[in-house]
Amino acid sequence: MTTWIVSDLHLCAQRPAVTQAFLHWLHAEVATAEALYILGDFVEVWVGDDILMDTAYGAEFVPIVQALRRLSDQGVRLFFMHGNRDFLIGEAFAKACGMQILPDPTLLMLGEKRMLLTHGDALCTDDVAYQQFRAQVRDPQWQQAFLAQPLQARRAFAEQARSQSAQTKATQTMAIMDVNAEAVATLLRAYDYPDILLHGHTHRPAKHTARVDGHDYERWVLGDWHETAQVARIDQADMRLTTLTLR
Ligand SMILES: [Mn+2]
Repeated sequence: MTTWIVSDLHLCAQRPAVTQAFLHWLHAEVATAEALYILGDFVEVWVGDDILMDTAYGAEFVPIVQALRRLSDQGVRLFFMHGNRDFLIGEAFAKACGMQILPDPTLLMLGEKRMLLTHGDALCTDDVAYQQFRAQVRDPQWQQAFLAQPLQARRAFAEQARSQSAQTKATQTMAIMDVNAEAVATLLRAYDYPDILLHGHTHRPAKHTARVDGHDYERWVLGDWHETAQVARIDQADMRLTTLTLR
């Protein structure tokens, strides 16, 4: 049985073709799979699970929730890890989808190998401004206060954060927005040198091999979902990056 690991779908109403392709892929491939891991940035923006109840803004998510729920009911195990776009996805949304929320990072066994899964944004430590923003919005007290605001105010905040992030991306060098080697080393040390580190976020799909403190490791990077998507497919203990065609 197959296990799929994906990230960075950035599902949103402005890109209905990607949502359609995702729904089709769930039906065609994931329905017969053992498990699906979504490693963050599943949706482009999420300002609270109550958006599902909002007739204007919640409608686009209804078919997604229904499709995931159907798979979960059929016995496919669904896991979700927060990204920097959807860190406010909560238990209500996860429960509606039949997904289990995983902490970031999470260890997974791949045969005999230990694999550490993470979204990846925490590794981009060269982007100091982003790490400050991250520390703020990942704080439970900040989240509680934010979620207490009216939906309109939360949407306005998210829109502003998004345009700010787009501006930053346009001016920053590519190196600043990639993972920092020392941050990777620190994470691997903390988890006693897993064989594989797998993440998304940077939208630079690749398989790197490297060494830290005398331990060889592989760093697998998933891609984002546009015309195509680079995802990880596991059959038994064999993992490979594979490209899904979305159109
Ligand atoms: Mn991300």
